Amino acid sequence: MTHMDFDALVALLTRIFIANGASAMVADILARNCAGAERDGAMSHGLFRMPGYVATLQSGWVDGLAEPVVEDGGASFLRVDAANGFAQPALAAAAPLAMEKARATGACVVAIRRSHHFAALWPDVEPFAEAGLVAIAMVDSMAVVVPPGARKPVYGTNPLAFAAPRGGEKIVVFDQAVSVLAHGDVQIAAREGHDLPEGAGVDAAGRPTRDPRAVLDGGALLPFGGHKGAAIAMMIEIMAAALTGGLYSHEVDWSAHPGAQTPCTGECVILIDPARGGSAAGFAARVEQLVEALRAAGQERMPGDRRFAAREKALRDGVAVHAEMLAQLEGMLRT
Ligand code: NDP
Ligand code: PYC
Repeated sequence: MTHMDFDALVALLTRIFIANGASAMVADILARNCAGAERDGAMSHGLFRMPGYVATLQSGWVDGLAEPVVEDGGASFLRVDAANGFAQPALAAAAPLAMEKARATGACVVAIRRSHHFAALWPDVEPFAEAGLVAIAMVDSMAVVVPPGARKPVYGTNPLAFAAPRGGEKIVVFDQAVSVLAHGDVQIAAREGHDLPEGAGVDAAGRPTRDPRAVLDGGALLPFGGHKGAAIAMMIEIMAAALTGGLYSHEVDWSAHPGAQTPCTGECVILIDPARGGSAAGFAARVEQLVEALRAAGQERMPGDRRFAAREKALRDGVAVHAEMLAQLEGMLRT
């Protein structure tokens, strides 16, 4: 195990993205995102994803050189055509104007279409909360989640992320898939030989299974919370695809691009200026009061706590990278 300085890891990943067909702008954004996930211990979307990014870029399914086009959709609305590129550069292109509109009007919807998202979603909301806004992000992915009573998967693992300021430099943030587990965690369980938790998925015949290989070989994941999680999955399909002009998870078809792994769908981000609300005490102070009440009631771990602790440690001691992974990454510079 090597401990790499975070900036050195970002620099290595940037070189890999560029070597495999991404522009310098796209490479920088994806490298920070992927290295940031590894730094935060969000392993299902950290370095584990690099072979998938490289295979997808090489397959021609995604355009690593895409230049997103931001379109004004009204006082509180931006549309972004990601032009078959990654979603994060599209969001970065819209972010300054989206924040300006949110502050001027109270809110702004950013509707991104023709975008590939292969990452954790918290990097898409955290910077907005750090800037004093409430942010909600939704992405649909690829059909691997079977709705209640259905015979085949329709929904993606559709993550939903939320972040809000809570005073000082602190924020609250959660980021979760609608499936019991992210698909990435099923792949990691299959590789490491672990069983899935009870209720995570079904096999190709629709029978409940804890075997990750059975889920990956024609089976499917289940939404968390039964019909309640399925309703959230439906909302995310509608907001990230129908609203944006992107594809539904079940419409993604990469069969003509062997090696492709990044779903090309859409993303919806909603920004709210909390200063427009009715809290006399101030929004951030009220959020902090809720966190204090939760802690007083016995909830020791807030969403985000584990990641922020991992981040602090990695920024101090370096990001732990297996020698085998480092060799694999260096090999990606030569492809
Ligand atoms: P987890 O179930 O690991 O975590 C979900 C949230 O719950 C996190 O905010 C986490 O905080 C928090 N949390 C976890 N355990 C506890 C606990 N015991 N007490 C309090 N809070 C807790 O995430 P998922 O497996 O659902 O998703 C993993 C990642 O996969 C996400 O980043 C998601 O965006 C990504 N993903 C991306 C997709 C895409 O299409 N791009 C599709 C699906 C998933 P903490 O982070 O601090 O642990
Ligand atoms: O882990 O479910 C997942 C996922 C899908 C797309 C990117 N990550």
